[in-house]
Amino acid sequence: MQPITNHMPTAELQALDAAHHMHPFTDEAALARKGARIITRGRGVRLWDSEGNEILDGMAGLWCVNIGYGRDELAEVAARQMRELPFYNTFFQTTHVPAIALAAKIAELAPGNLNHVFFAGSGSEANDTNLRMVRHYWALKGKPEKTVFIARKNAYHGSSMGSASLGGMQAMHAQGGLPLPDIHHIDQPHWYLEGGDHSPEEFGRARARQLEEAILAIGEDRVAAFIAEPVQGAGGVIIPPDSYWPEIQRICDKHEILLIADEVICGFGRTGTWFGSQTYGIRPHIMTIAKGLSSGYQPIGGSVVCDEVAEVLSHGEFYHGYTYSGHPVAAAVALENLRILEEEGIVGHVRDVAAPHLADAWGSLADHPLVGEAVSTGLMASLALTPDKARRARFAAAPGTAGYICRERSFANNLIMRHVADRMVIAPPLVITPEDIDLLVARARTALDEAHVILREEDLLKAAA
Ligand code: PXG
Repeated sequence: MQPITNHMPTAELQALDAAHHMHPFTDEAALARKGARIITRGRGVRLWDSEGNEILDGMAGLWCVNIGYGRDELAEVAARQMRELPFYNTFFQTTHVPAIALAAKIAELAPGNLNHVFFAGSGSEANDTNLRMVRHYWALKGKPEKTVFIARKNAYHGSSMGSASLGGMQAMHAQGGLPLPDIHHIDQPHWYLEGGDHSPEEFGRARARQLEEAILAIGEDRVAAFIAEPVQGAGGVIIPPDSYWPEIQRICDKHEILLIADEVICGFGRTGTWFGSQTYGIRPHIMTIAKGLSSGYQPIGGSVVCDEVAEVLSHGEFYHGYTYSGHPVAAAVALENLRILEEEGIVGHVRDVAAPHLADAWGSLADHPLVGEAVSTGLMASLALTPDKARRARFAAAPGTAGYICRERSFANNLIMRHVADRMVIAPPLVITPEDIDLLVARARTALDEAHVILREEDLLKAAA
């Protein structure tokens, strides 16, 4: 077989991809008819495809390339580590310098007494760790009946059996026999779609109180933990009302349950602080981390655990671990990524420069006839598409029809913007400049204009009853 390289014609690469590569979350037959877009190179906030298009990456890869593409320092650290020690495990009373150094650095950056790290290869693995670790923790405390996890509808916590069960995506639960037992889902704090006539503050409090209602209904002696993303990312960048997290925190403090903040998207600067928990005043017992930990340059994740939980777990063996827990190359690359985030003041850049600029520029899209709301927190933002702004109406067409059209127009204008049903979302690399934010928003507006024309022509601007 010929070597397969960037220099092959796009159509040939697409044919091979369709023949042999099974994609995540993809209708393969539909993709094969169209041909996958082939990304060949990245630099800063830009990507290039096999047709030579220069694309603004409004999604930081998949919510992860926080420092931007093309940082040689990470490549050099990886090469150096591969030459010195490409792999060794951290089982059997053994360790190595990259794992030690990264765990210590995460403990330094993490708030409160979150001082211990259990490494995984991804966010899904880390949430599976949390599920087993928390149940084991309660068993060690003499309360083995505390097994129930409370999570939220429309949450995303990963794709493995455990993490997808914690997630609240109905379509995922419908495939493969999920959720696992003893996982309970409450409603999300999604004021725009579900708030009706309530003020956002009233609604946020009411949604938080569902946690207390669930704890009381299930029994405090049965509930192990509540898990949530500070801001739901994959669910559509759903920013909770200000009243939500203080009430959740009060409920967790009052009842004897652990609070797990899934920081896979919000962590490492995305919301303008190191962790979303700091932005939203959350005091978790455990944080899930991945993505921005290495800016996606290497697959690595983990659970950051507080002193009290770690102390209980330290007595006796926890029969759990992944071959690649604390992988030396991934750990060394993550450490270099954290050095860059810290020394270049990238989190401060988000807080003081990029996030305020995005809030203004993105917020200006609210005047577009298709846009029901345009919101952002730090460098994650979303738009609700609507056929009727005044009523916050949904489309009569199947959910996602309008969102898909808008995403296609965005791609055609060389902006990667995602859709989650009929919500458009962005989360660009944290190093984005105000000028590139303006370019991003200008392209998003063009995509909205073009989508609006198509929706009108295809008679899709009707509101659901
Ligand atoms: N928690 C959260 C909050 C996530 O966003 C995971 C856990 C799982 O991480 P891994 O590394 O196992 O993928 C995620 C991942 C999307 C999309 O369509 C989002 C994610 C992954 C894939 C697609 O927005 N988030």
